[in-house]
Parts: sequence; C-alpha cells; structure tokens
Amino acid sequence: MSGSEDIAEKLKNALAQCDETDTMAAVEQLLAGGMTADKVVAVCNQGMGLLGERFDSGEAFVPDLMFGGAIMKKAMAKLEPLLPKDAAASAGKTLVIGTVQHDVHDIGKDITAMVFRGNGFNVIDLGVNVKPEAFVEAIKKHSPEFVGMSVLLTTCYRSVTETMDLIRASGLRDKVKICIGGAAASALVAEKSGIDFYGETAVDGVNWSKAN
Ligand code: B12
Repeated sequence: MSGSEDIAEKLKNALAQCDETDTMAAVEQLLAGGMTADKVVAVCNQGMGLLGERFDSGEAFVPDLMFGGAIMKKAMAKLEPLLPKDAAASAGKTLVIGTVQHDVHDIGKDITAMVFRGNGFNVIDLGVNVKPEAFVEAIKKHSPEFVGMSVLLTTCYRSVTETMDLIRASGLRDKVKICIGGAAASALVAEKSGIDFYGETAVDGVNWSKAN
C-alpha cells in the first residue's frame, strides 16, 4: 500500500472511531502529501459511511454519530478554502438547497452548498427539516435555476415526493431543474419522483448544474 493510501485508510478509521486528533492529523498529512482537498473530502465521506455501518451493527450509538458529525465539520472547515473553484462557469446562477422535512442531517448539504458557492453560484440554504411549502416559497421568492434536496433517511422519501408534488401543483416544475443527493438518494429515487438528476457527490451536482 502506498503512503497516501495508508494515511487515507487511517483517516477513514479515525473518523469511524470518532478520534478527532487522528482525523485532523491524517487530513493534514494527506494534504501535505499532495492529495487534493476534494479527494480528502471523499475519503472523509467514506469514514462517515463506516461510522454509519458501526451504528447499524450496534457498535456505535447516536452520540457517536453526533461526535463524528462534529469532527467531520471541523475537517470540512479546514478543507473548504482548498476546494476547487471556478466562479466564471456558473454565470451567477442560483441554487436553493435544503435537507428535506423530518431529516436533520446537514453535513452533506453544507458541503454541497459550499462547493456550489465556490463555483460562483448564488446559494440560498434553507437549512434542515425543510417543509415542502418552504421549498415552494423559496422558488417563488428567489426564482432559482436549480433546486437541490438532500435526503439521508429512507423514512424521508415521502418528504421528497411531497415536495415534488407541491412544486408541480404550484405550477413551478418547468421553472427549475431539480437535483437530489445524500445517503438515501439514488438514480432510482430521482427517476421515481421526477427529479432531473441524482448527484452522488456535491461535485457531481455542480458539474451537472454547470452543464444545464
Ligand atoms: C453523522 C450522522 C448523523 C448525525 C448528523 C449530524 C449532522 N450535523 O448532520 C446525527 C446524530 C444528527 C444523526 C441522526 C440520525 N441518524 Co444519522 N447518520 C450519520 C452518518 C454516520 C453520517 C452522515 C454524514 O454526515 N455523512 C458525510 C456526508 C458528507 O455525506 P452525505 O451526507 O452523503 O453527503 C455527500 C453526498 O451524499 C452529497 N450530497 C448530500 N446531499 C446532497 C444534495 C445534493 C443536491 C447533491 C447534488 C449532493 C448531495 O454530497 C456530499 C459530499 O459529496 C450516516 C451514515 C451514512 N452512511 O451516511 C448516518 C445515517 C444517515 N443516520 C441514520 C439514522 C438511522 C439516524 C437516526 C434515525 C438515528 C436515531 N435513532 O436517532 C437519526 C435521525 C435524525 C433525523 N431526524 O434526521 C441511518 C439512516 C438509515 C436509513 N436507511 O434511513 C444512517 C445511514 C446510518 C446507518 N447506517 O444506519 N445521524
């Protein structure tokens, strides 16, 4: 295993074990070794996935998820200024983004907002647990080109379909392009609910938005 693969492995495990000191040290080491910030973010995501698996198998508990989330945010604060930026490509277009109703996970949504901002988009962040009505009001108020929904809980699929239904019922569907992301999202979820694009990562979402 090469040096950086070794450190990436350490980073994943440190995050999954909620070890703040080792996580931050590994982030620094990967950056010093020349790994780009977006790749380091991807490694962190894998670590959070491992933490989720530990939770699934009864090895970790909700406080661990909270602690892991806080460490991930700290790592993101370090990485955010280093993420690739290309402000010209977006021509000042607007994205309205939020985590759907009944879901309070905000780390991936925040990263997505950050990456869009870094690429010159005007981002309206509605926060977490966003009601369908709030998405609709924001579309009316800000006339965005794009809407992004984040969903991490499979129990929140209904919030996604309710949001889509209300956007359609309000006559706004043709005015916006809509993307979705987060651990519970998939191309299938997007297709079934009439969403234009599923972004596996924040960068996928930005690339799609730039091309559309
Ligand atoms: C940290 C965490 C928490 C923290 C969140 C802290 C915070 N401030 O966000 C807290 C403690 C609050 C939490 C709570 C719960 N959680 Co939780 N949590 C996680 C965990 C471990 C990591 C999530 C995370 O931040 N990942 C890192 C980020 C960067 O990844 P991401 O969100 O996927 O985002 C990336 C992409 O998906 C994409 N993206 C995200 N959104 C969008 C949007 C768009 C438009 C685009 C283009 C891209 C995009 O961009 C990001 C970067 O590329 C996940 C495990 C996992 N596999 O996701 C479980 C997980 C999501 N949680 C889970 C559960 C069950 C819960 C609880 C119900 C636990 C409980 N019993 O109370 C509660 C629910 C609370 C609620 N109502 O929302 C389950 C969900 C299972 C399911 N099938 O639905 C998971 C999968 C864990 C597991 N394996 O069981 N959780």
